[in-house]
Amino acid sequence: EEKTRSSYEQKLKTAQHSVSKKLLETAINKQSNLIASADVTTTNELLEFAEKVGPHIIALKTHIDIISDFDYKKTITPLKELAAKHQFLLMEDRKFADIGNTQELQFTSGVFKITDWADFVTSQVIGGFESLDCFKNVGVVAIIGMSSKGTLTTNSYREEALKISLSHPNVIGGVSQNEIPEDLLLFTPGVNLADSGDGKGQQYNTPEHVFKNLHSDFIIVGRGIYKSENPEQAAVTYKNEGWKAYVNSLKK
Ligand code: 5FU
Repeated sequence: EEKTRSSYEQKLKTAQHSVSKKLLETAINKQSNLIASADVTTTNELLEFAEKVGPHIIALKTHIDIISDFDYKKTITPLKELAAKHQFLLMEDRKFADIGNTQELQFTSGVFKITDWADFVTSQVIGGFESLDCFKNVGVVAIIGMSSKGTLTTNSYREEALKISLSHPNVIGGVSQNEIPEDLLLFTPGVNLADSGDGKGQQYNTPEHVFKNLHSDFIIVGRGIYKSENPEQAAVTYKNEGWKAYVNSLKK
């Protein structure tokens, strides 16, 4: 017999962090567990994409350092407006991986000033517990396990990464391809309905797999949506497939 999982409503009752609560509330309100990864390289593409998929997603994931014409006023100000208009959060997939002091500088300074606009960020935990202290005003999604072929996030690495993640008050969840304790929200990238890989090491699973077998909370989809001929329609498809798979995973 298969194990059941907690619903978003059940998780909302015990959620401690304001960002966890916001994510869960948004998922319930929009009936969506979809995070779109906007891996595009110009401000125009980013804003057009956010406008199209905004109504269907709970968060937009950025790699802000790939935007070649980045300008805080032209890129971030309108992006924040779109996030408010369509009710989605901003997730910066920076994957910090340094000592606390350097991460603090990367988080607050430079041209991106991530601290000023991101609702939550990804971080490696390789720098240890205290390296995560600087992310006080956002939620942290810890990289527990990666989706790429040959990743070094072995069983024993993931166990240690989970210890840090479960004990750090800034951490709201983890990125992983394996089930993680229910106290952490599980974000799973490497989701695609059409492909099994990209020829560059990425490995894909279906929404059904990640909700049923990993008890994921949120799926992260990049090329499946932004490379599609009709990104809005693709977002709707992934939203519906994700929601259906989540609902099915609640059944015994
Ligand atoms: F931590 C991870 C991981 O383990 N795998 C990932 O693919 C993050 N990602 C990100 O999700 C990656 O950097 C891309 O931004 C996105 C996946 O994009 P795709 O086009 O759906 O493969």
